[in-house]
Amino acid sequence: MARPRIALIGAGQIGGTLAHLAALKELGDVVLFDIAEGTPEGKALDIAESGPSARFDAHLKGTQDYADIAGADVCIVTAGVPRKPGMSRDDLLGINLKVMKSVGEGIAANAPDAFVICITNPLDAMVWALQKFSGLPANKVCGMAGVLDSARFRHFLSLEFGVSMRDVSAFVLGGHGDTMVPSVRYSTVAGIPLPDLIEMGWTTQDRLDAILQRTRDGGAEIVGLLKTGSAFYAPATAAIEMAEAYLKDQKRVLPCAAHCAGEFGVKGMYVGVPSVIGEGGIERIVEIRLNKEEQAMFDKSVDAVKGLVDACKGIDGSLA
Ligand code: A3D
Repeated sequence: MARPRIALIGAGQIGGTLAHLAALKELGDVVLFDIAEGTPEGKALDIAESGPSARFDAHLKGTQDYADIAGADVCIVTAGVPRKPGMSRDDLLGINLKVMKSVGEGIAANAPDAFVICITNPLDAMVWALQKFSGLPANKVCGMAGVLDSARFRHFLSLEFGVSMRDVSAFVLGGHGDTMVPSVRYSTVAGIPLPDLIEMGWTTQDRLDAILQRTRDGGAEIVGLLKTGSAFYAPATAAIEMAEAYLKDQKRVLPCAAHCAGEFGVKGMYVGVPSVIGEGGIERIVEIRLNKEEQAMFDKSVDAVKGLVDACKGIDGSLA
C-alpha cells in the first residue's frame, strides 16, 4: 500500500520541524513547498539524510511547484510571516491574508481531497479565509491552536503539581489570542478537576490564576525569548498530533479551530472548540455546557475573532 502523502506549505521554522517529525514518526512521504528557493529543497535533503541514522523510511521532496503536492492526504499550512517582539498576532493579518489566497488556490487545484490544518496567524481568521479561498468542505479545513495552548497549560500545571504531563488533561477554548479561554472546570489531573485540587490544597486560586495568565501569554513568552521569531517545536508537534489523528482515523478529541454552524452560538466562523478528528476530518464538535462566566469569556473571544474576520472582508472583497 502506498504511503500517505503529507504536503507542508511553508518550509520555515515550523514547516521544517513538521517535516522532521512526520519522517521520524513515519507518517508518510513529505513534500515541502515554499516560495523561498532552496529552503524546502535544503531542508528536505537534510532530513532525508538523517534517515539512515534515525531509521525511518520516508521520501522527502522540496519544491516551489504546487503540482508536486498533487494527491496529498494532509496539507499543513505555515506559509506567511511570524511575529517579532512587540507585534501582536493581529498585526500579521494583511500580509498573511494574501498568502492564504495563493495557498488556498494551490491546494484547491492540486489536493482538493486533503485534510487541511492551518497554523498561520492570526489563526482563527486565516483558517476561515483559507477555507473560503480553497472552497474545500468546512469539515476538511481546520486550524491548530488549541492543542498547543492546551499543551502549554498542561505543562505549567504539571510543574505546579509535580506530576507527569501525561496525567494532566486540559483544554483551551475560543480564539487563539489574548482572549483565549483555558477551561478550569474541565481540566483534570488523573480525572480530578482543578477546583477539587484547590480544595485539596494542591494549589491556590492565586497560583492557578497566574498559570492561566501564563498560558494566555505563552506565545509572547517564547517570542520575547527568541527575539527573531515565534515558537516552532511545540506548534509543529501539536499539528502532527492532529494529522496523525486524521491519517489513522483515531477519533481523537482535540481542541481545534473548527467551523461552527451554530455550535456554542457561533455561526459561519472558525473558533477553538473540542472536536473529534478521524477519517472524516472534523467529524464532530463536542458541545460542552459552559456556565455563565465561561460563556461570557468565550463570547468575548468570539467577538475578537469576528473583528478579524470582518477586517479580512474589508481587505479582500471576494470574501464578503
Ligand atoms: P517562518 O519560519 O517565517 O516560515 C514561514 C515560511 O513561509 C517562510 O519560509 C516563507 O518563505 C514562507 N512563505 C511566505 N509566503 C509564502 C507563500 N506565499 N507561499 C508559500 N510559502 C510562503 O515562520 P514560522 O514557521 O515560525 O511560523 C509560520 C506561521 O505560523 C506564522 O504565521 C506564525 O505566526 C504562525 N504560528 C502559529 C501558531 C499557532 O499556534 C496558531 C504558533 C506559532 C506560529
